[in-house]
Amino acid sequence: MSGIRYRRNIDCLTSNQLHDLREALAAMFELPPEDENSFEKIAGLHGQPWPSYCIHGFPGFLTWHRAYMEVFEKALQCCCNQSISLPFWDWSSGPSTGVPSACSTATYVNRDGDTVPNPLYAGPLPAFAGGGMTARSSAIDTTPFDNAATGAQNALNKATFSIFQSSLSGPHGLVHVTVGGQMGSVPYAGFDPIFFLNHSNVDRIWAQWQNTHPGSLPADEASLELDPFNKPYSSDWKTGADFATTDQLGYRYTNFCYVLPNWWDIFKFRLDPHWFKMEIRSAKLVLKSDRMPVRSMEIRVFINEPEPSVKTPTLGNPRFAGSLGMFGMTAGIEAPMEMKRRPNQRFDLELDISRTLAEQGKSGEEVSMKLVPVSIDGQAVSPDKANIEGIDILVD
Ligand SMILES: [Cu+2]
Repeated sequence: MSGIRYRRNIDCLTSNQLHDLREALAAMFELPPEDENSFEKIAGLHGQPWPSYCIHGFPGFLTWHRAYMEVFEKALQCCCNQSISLPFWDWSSGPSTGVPSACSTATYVNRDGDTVPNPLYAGPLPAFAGGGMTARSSAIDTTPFDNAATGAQNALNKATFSIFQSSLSGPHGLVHVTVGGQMGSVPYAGFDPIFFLNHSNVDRIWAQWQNTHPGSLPADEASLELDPFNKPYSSDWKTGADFATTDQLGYRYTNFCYVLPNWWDIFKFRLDPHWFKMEIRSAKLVLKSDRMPVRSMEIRVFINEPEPSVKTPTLGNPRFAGSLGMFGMTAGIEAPMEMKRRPNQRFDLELDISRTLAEQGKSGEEVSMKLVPVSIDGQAVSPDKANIEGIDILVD
């Protein structure tokens, strides 16, 4: 997992992640149009001004837009914040109404407590596009996206890449048309920032399809030149083959939403938030830490165990998912001073929870997980001793 970045559902971002995204987007708005990371420059590649590069036919619809999303995500990172990844708007997993809440208000309260324009609500339009800001259909907050969701789920069942691609194109277009305003037409769609969340979702659906249909791209897709995306240090265009998988580009999609008040609290999530069953092939719990704990400890993971504690049986307990040993600097014997002064290093730990999750988590039902930190002599330990910055559940 190292080096892989995760694109998340915009509804699942923490408030910090959402602030990061909005700040980066607002900064892209401010860049001069000739800057290659400016919003105006990138939004303008899709349609107007001429030349218009997007490919909505076949071959090329999915690969061209995957390339385009990468350029936009890199701009968010370069302009402002390396840790940003482009989120997606999940209109495709089940019934939903309106655009995501993060995109639906004209203003928001920033980190300083000031009410400022919400850059996810509207993007600036250059003079050639009429100036002012983008707008959406006035009924957008009450309009359901169920037909687009049904179309996307049908596309996922198609056996070949070309049929999958052409089947996904329609529901994707329905989202454009339903959002309305600039989003509703090719020349100006790229100027509404929600364009990028929509196409991130299209890309995610493709990645989902690829998980169940491994294999290479058809030859006409792989060899297609994707103008205007250059190969590095070259005047050659990248081709479809450069965008065949998300792994080769260094990202994946994480399909789960969960809310974590504190990493050690019980938290709950659903395996199947909507109508459709998600096929889970592997699930990993990741504890993220930027340094080793001072004292070694064990972290036990329970799923659907009502009140787990250090006394809860582990061996033979089907609700025990496993434990992570946090190898610390001291365990009874005091560490030498120079060891304690060692520079911090990433110290992420992973636990495969696939089996327990599959056994305990029934589709559509809420699953609870609890982490119990235990000292090497079997006593309860305060969770703050573990130096955990955050936790994640990665599902493929
Ligand atoms: Cu589109």
